Amino acid sequence: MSNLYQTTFFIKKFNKTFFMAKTTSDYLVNRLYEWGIRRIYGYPGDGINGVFGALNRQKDKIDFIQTPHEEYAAFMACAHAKFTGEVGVCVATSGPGAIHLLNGLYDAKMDHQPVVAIVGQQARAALGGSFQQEVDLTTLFKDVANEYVHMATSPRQIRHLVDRAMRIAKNERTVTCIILPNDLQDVDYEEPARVHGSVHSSMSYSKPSITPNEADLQNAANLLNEGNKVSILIGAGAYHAADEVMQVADLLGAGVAKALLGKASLPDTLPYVTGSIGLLGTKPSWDMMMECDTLLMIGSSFPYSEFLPKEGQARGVQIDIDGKMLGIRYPMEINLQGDSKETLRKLIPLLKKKTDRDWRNKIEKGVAEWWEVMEARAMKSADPINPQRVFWELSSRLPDNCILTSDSGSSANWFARDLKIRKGMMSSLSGNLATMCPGVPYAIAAKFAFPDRMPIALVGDGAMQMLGNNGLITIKKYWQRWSDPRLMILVLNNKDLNQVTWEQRVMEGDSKFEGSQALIDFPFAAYAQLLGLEGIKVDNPDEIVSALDRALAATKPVVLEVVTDPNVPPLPPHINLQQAKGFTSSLIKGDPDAWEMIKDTYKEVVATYLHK
Ligand SMILES: Cc1ncc(C[n+]2csc(CCOP(=O)(O)OP(=O)(O)O)c2C)c(N)n1
Ligand SMILES: [Mg+2]
Repeated sequence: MSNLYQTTFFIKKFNKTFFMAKTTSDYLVNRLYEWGIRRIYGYPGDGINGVFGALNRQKDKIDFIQTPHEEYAAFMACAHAKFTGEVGVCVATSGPGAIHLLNGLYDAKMDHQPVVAIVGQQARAALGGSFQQEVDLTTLFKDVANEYVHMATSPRQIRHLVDRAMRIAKNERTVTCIILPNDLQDVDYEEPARVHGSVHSSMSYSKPSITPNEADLQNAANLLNEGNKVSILIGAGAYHAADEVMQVADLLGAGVAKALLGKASLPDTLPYVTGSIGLLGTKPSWDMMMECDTLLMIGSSFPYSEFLPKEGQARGVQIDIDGKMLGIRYPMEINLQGDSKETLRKLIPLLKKKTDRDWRNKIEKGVAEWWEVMEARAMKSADPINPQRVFWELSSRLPDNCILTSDSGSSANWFARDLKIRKGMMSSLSGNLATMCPGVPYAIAAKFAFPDRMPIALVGDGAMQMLGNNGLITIKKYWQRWSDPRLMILVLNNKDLNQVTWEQRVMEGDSKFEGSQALIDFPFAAYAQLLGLEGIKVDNPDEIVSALDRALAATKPVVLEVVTDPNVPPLPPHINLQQAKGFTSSLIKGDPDAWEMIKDTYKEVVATYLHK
């Protein structure tokens, strides 16, 4: 008898196939399937083998993807949620496997993504016995999965544990966790008995339509109508409301700045989109925030208040689906809880079109000038390659509908500033946790979710050496399954943990600490070739364009390794006195790269102020 029939059986009734689970694990996997889960990311171990047996028996229903590390599984589940809007699921074994998930799970939690983590545990009878790999997982996950973490001790709990973990992940847009002792995974499934103390849960979930009440909408409209210089700040929560944001910006004569997670929420091709905001932001965003008299914030929890108007300078309206996230970044006069699209739809008829377009014209002029600065900065020579040049050239060559992922190094600066995102593209990065290493796993998960689109990961050499190189092995394992194998990883090989090197200089006023910052020169492109992938290395600025064209036309996943200059400064949109002092004192203290840095910074400043 086949394995399938030893452990599961099907009954036919009224022309429908009902799945009858044998073990609790079979039940769990099927229940996840019934909740709509079609892919699970994870890594095995004896603490979770019962579930893996069930995944094997039901592999026609749920696609299991083996990741190179449990942290990848959590990043990929998070990316799945970010790019599809569905729940992402990851699975890991007890003890070390569960611990490895954590960073990716925090990434999901902090960026408000629904992710369910399923982890193994030692056998029920061993718990409390200081058994091997026994970690108090309920306590360990209590923070990251604070909305819902439970350990099953009876097969009769499995139904409601799955139902609640799924429902709470969706409803709260957060991480939930189910812990399964390994002996329980193989126990026959039992439905909850009809007795006192039994829980009878169900599955259906429909997203409610949430909008503020009419009076609050009218108050918000009045406030916005009274403003003369309106600025809008959007985040990932406005991604599905692009048309409405455009209408509101037009009516109010406003400019629109974007938090990093909202980079794809509005195309950069619009003349009034000021681009990113914050330390990695643009000058037009900075100027708009410093001069506006009204702030409308939509679907964003952008944290750096010093880049928002001063308290008292602007009157504010905030729209967010999550009531908990309202009114925490700026003292808003009106906080509206609601879906961004539906709320804006109700707000639009209440807005009066501003006839005075001076403010808007000023913003558009600032934006146009800024793009010239970006081009001028990109074209400055560097040793050997100016990273901004790579992003600038990539920008106009981005394939339609591509999915951009960025890591947390200096690439995030160039991603934020130099890439002109167009309609139909998606992008993400670790916005709130700002962890290293999501770039490659996000791109792989994007490929699984949208095989016909091209993910492009923008990653530093430090992140590649930390976890990214292992992702190449996973790509090797799976890429031939993808109907369209295009996937590009752009590696900035600067032999430095560059973002932090600049932070040491500018924020701390210290010189670069070679011991903590220097990286070895790893052959990323050659390594990709060794794995049978495409690998292209470029260290000559004259070859950037041809290398990009080759990489974008590659017929298999490609690593494009660009040897970039670590001394090109990721200048903030403005340098304040404190940062400038820190910067100079680092030079006085004898930074190993002082002379190169002075040259490159000088070129950047010249490009900023004398670009014409
Ligand atoms: C897990 C983790 N460790 C450390 C950091 C601090 N950090 C942020 S960016 C960065 C440097 C990244 O270096 P690399 O990937 O080479 O990118 P580069 O800045 O050089 O382009 C570090 C160490 C972090 N954000 N996350
Ligand atoms: Mg680096």
